[in-house]
This record gives sequence, C-alpha cells and structure tokens, in this order.
Amino acid sequence: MKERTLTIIKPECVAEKHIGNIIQRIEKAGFEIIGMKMVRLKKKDAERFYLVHKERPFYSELVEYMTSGKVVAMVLEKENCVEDFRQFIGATDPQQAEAGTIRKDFGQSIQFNCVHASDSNENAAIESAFFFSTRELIECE
Ligand code: 3AN
Repeated sequence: MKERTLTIIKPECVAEKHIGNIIQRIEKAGFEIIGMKMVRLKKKDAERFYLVHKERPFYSELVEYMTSGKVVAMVLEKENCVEDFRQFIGATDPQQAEAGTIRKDFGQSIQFNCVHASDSNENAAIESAFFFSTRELIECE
C-alpha cells in the first residue's frame, strides 16, 4: 500500500545549496514528490513542530536552528514510504549513518543532520498537515 512521509531539507543544507542534489537522489530512489514548498519557519512554528522534543535538553537549540534559515518541506509517496525513507536518509547521527545515505553524505553532526523525516504514519499525517493543505498535495494513482 502507498504511504506518505514528510521530509524537510534543513537550513544548513539549503544554505549550502544541496537542495538540487538531495531532490535528485530522492526521486532516483523512487519516492514521488506530491507536495513541495520553501518556507522560513517562525519560532512559534518550530516550537510546535518539535513539541515532542520539548523536554529534551536540545529543544531550544533545535528551535533556534530550524528558524535560522529557509527550509524545503516535501510530502513523498511510495510503498512502505515512512520506513524506506528513514532507511534511505540514514541514522540521526551522520557519523553512524550507512555509506550512501543522505545524512552520511551531507550531514555535519547529530543536530545539523541535513534532513528531517517522519517516524511513523501517524506523525507523517500530522507533520504533512503542519505544512500543507490537502489541496496542495497532488493526488497520485
Ligand atoms: P530523527 O530526526 O532521526 O527522527 P530525532 O527525532 O531524535 O531524530 O531528533 C530530531 C532532531 O533533533 C534531529 N534531526 C536533530 O536535528 C536534533 N537532535 C537529535 N538529537 C540531538 C542531540 N543529541 N543534540 C542536538 N540535537 C539533536
């Protein structure tokens, strides 16, 4: 069954002009882009997006980082999308990420790890709705 996931190309990765490379790799790996936009998150938006991490010691740093520049948000569609995309981008810490993954190739550290990806179908739906209205998503077969 087709699933969806929400990914974000993070500020440092946009600033370093990796958008094109990353999108090309995502497409070549068989993920269909059904929604895409560039935004600069406001503090209150980033706080809400990362609310699950509120109690983590890195929460305020994370909010500051995610509001520090433009990001590109995308909704992707594919069979087994959530799990396959997390596999495709690699571990949270780029140093632990497998060779050939996006985080291995473009990530700098556990915080500056170049992309976000939803970790469950439930969160994918919530995170997708955070950035996109249903009208902004392409209906795929
Ligand atoms: P993932 O992005 O792989 O789902 P999470 O959900 O544990 O990983 O972390 C969300 C984000 O918080 C990460 N993408 C990263 O930017 C940041 N982060 C995670 N762990 C740390 C840490 N130990 N120190 C600083 N930032 C972190």
